[in-house]
Amino acid sequence: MQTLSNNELNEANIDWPVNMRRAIELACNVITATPNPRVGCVLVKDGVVIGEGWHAAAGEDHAEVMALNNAGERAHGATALVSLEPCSHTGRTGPCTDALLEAGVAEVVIAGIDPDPKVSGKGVAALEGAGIAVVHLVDFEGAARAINPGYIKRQQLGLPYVCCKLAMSLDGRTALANGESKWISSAAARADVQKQRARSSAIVTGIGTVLADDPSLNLRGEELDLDPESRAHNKMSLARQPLRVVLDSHLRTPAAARIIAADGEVLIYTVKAVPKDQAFPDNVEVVRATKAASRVSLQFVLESLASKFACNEVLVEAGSTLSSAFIQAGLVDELLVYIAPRLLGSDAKALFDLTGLQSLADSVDFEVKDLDKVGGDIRVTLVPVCPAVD
Ligand code: AOF
Ligand code: ZN
Repeated sequence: MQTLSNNELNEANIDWPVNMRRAIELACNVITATPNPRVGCVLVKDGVVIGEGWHAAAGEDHAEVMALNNAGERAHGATALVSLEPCSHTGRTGPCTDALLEAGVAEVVIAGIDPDPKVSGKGVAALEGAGIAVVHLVDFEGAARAINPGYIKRQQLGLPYVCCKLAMSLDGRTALANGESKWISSAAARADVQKQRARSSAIVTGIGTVLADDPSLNLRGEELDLDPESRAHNKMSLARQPLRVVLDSHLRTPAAARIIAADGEVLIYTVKAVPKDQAFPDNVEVVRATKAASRVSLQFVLESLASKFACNEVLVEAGSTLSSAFIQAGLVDELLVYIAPRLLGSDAKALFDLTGLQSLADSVDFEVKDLDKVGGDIRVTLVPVCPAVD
């Protein structure tokens, strides 16, 4: 396989970057294809785009197959630009390498190698073995990785990508002392959270939140602020429910809790022995986790979500105790904080539950990645900064 930078391209392939950018855009427009990666594909012949495709959901056509179906006969002799190495295995659908070969595609340009060991390098080998040139357009590697942070982390580390969502007032409070907390943030911010849920394979919360707020934590596709094209593009992912996960060391989740009553599957991690005749409905699975300081081990939960439940991206929507525990354990990849421009006062509950910090050197530090206004609120996206090692 040849690896080329954009500045090494010649006259004949000068339009590859534009078309690869489009393939990546098509992949980005996929809210989720969990447990599969987001993938986009563009077919070009004589400088003209003759087919576009994306992978809408697991079990549906892969991006290459959708693009080939769009192009029909014209695919013969075309260049396929794909945001990910084409697959060479039969999973829920057949190998894309076979589909590309059968259609008579002349060359394949990719932005990245598939980290799935079933495919990794084998897709390229299958195409090259059949005499098709494969080029890795290396300048797009970073963009291609950024589309699928969870899929890549799960394949490489056996852990999902963890985003922790929090909502607070301008003075860093989440609820009044009496617990009243509903609708701190605006309707626009809540619709934005729905978008985060839609991207996620699972939503994780704690028993404290279930008992205090009785949230559904479900996806309500109709509440997302999407243009009609994006809505059509994502029809399948908007109709699904992310797995809802409760960390419940002592198995106190009420069988009648809203999180259970809402459509979709629920997973409860506990450190108690799983009762033989559980009192929960069929959409609930209880998993016995290993203990960490007499509670459910967060590391265990994340490993289990990745390996047993194929979760790519996980959204933690929990109270201050569990959110703080995830952060202190170094298990959070991204913090998403919605700030409502109002003051709740110092009697109200604080966003985090971190005590015992003795000096500034003990602070838990983040880097701001993004800052947006969402409705009347502010949304800050942060990533943890690893402490410097002396
Ligand atoms: C591609 N194009 O659009 C996607 C790929 O079970 P399946 O058939 O859906 O296969 C899932 C695997 O296929 C997934 O783990 C990843 O390796 C690859 N995804 N490959 O050529 C696509 N979505
Ligand atoms: Zn495929």
